Amino acid sequence: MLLFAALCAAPLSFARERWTGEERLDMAARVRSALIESWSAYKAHAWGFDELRPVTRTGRNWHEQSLLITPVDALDALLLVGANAEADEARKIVVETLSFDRDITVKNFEITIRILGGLLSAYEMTGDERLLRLADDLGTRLLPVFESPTGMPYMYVNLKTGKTSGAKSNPAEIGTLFLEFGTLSRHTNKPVYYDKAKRALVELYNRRSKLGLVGEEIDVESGAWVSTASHVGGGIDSYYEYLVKGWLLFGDQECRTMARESLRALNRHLAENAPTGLWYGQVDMHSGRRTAPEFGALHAFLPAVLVLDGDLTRARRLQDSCFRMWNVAGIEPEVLDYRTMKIVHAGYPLRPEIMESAYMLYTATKDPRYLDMGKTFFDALVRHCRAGGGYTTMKNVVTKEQGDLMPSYFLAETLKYLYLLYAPPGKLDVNDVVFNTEAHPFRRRH
Ligand code: DMJ
Repeated sequence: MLLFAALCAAPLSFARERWTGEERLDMAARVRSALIESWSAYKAHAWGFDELRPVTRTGRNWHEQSLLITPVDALDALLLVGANAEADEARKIVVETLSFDRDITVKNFEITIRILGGLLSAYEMTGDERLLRLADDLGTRLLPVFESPTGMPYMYVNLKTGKTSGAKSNPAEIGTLFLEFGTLSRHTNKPVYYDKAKRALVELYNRRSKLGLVGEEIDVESGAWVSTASHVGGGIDSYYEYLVKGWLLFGDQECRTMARESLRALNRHLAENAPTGLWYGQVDMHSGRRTAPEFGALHAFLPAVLVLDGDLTRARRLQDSCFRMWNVAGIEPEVLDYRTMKIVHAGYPLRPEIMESAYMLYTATKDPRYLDMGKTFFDALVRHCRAGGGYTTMKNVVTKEQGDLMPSYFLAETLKYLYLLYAPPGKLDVNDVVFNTEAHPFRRRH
């Protein structure tokens, strides 16, 4: 498989000895401390809530009742870095108090990638059946989302009543369920999860344009596109990721074909060789007409996916562009005009995608430039985002004004990928797992 061709091809010519084993261990230890500090800040100021607001040192819930999003999302990261006492605390509050028997309406996508994904990867790491039982219960409560005329999921579901809402959805929310639901099928021997999520992915793919592209918004009842803007940013991004990863995790050949076709379309119609580097901009899905030269923090997942597809050349060039984007203000903006290199949206909500791509590129090439990049990212986080013992979002990367939220993905993804970039061998073999879009590793079956 191309993945292995890519991952095994660690060209010696790249291997400069600029990073000693000790320096890497030192970075891994720094990132590990940041994770433990962030967990401690959550514990001190937001225990039992979904997320921490580090500046005001308070907790915040997504719904009327907490779903313990931070403990569930952080659990496998704590296990991975060997923070055993902290992992025990997270596991204890989850298995002893988390209940999905709640009259609350949740966003299927977010709950799937963070909670279902977190429970399943922690179950795989610990063998704790209570985590699997929670995942199975949650999966059952989420299943009504697929009861639309097309089989593509509604956006929202009430966990108690099963009432669905939100017929206008997008490719990311429709197509980023397959790894979690498929893994749940594997562990429960209930094929319904795999089948429903796979059908949703295929139904979406079948509605691609003649150019092979998808748009930004689609009606899951009629199957008609509501917005034909096509790009690889928010609302679409992880749909492409799961086409590739569905093939890698389950050996699903249909996913492989869909991934190949889709990436070819991206390379043909979205990729732009600008004087500032290689970027993937925005076009109309039907005509291919360019509509906006914009790229941002979310788009930066793409180099990692290109690595998995074996396209190291584009992956490297795109990651260089992402690094240029990071360096415009010393920390990456949410959206950049890549032709003028002017910032369009200046926020930075502690996003992980650029770190994920640096990690995947390092595993594939062993090029120390990605270790250098990771250090630049981490040093900037420490310098600009520390607050209340944890880390906070930034409202503006130019003025460096801080926000007041530590999203759960900061522990689940941002720090996990940074840690793995420097971690000693043996911590986790990238060939043995496929990460869901929230960085929860699922074991592959060889
Ligand atoms: C995470 O929840 C996931 O990575 C998702 O796919 C995109 N948004 C955030 C991180 O930026």
